[in-house]
Amino acid sequence: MAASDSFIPLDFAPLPEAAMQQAAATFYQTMAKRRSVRDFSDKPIPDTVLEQAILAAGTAPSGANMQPWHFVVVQDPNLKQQIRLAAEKEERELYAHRASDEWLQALAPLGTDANKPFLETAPALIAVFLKKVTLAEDGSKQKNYYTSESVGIATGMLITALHQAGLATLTHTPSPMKFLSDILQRPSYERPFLLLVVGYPADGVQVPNIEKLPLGSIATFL
Ligand code: IYR
Repeated sequence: MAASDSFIPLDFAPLPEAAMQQAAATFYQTMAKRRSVRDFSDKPIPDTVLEQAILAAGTAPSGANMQPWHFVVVQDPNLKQQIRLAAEKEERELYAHRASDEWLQALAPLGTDANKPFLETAPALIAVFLKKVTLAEDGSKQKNYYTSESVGIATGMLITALHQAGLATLTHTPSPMKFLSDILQRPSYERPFLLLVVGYPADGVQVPNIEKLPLGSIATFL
């Protein structure tokens, strides 16, 4: 564990206010261009970019610094196919039986259905697992804290890192996701949290014409 019983000076250089405003505005403009993509090119992406993005995600704050996440990068075509088949099986159930009419109506603008060819086309899938406990070297299990918050933050940072590196992602959450633990042979104390599809967007890809809420709708300043 990366615990520390001592303290060191913070490596921090304050930005002049103009630079701060510029950085905030530029970052927002970059993030506003992120869109979930459902049609991927099969063009390979460099492993080093995936590694750096995961390292960035791993800098996320976490309860008691337990870092309760594990990322499995899947590039093997056979494993991607197994994941696609298992995910489509769950999705067919979802679209045909499990989802309420209200849910299906909410999904309609996205144009999604049970077919998930991108799970095979995209060069990489990153399966994010949440660790309820951490296994110590002596085999004992240490409890982790605020695991959903921590893994949610790390996943957001992963999506951000990949986006600013020029890659497209799709957060895919087939439900239930138990098949990911089986196919990827993860231990039972890890719960599949989310499957991130990563790659270049297919040429000429179209995305739903949807908008993000304005500041006044998502924030209150008191
Ligand atoms: N998991 C399904 C359904 C789905 C659900 C939500 I909420 C979305 O924002 C998008 C899709 C699927 O991937 O099709």
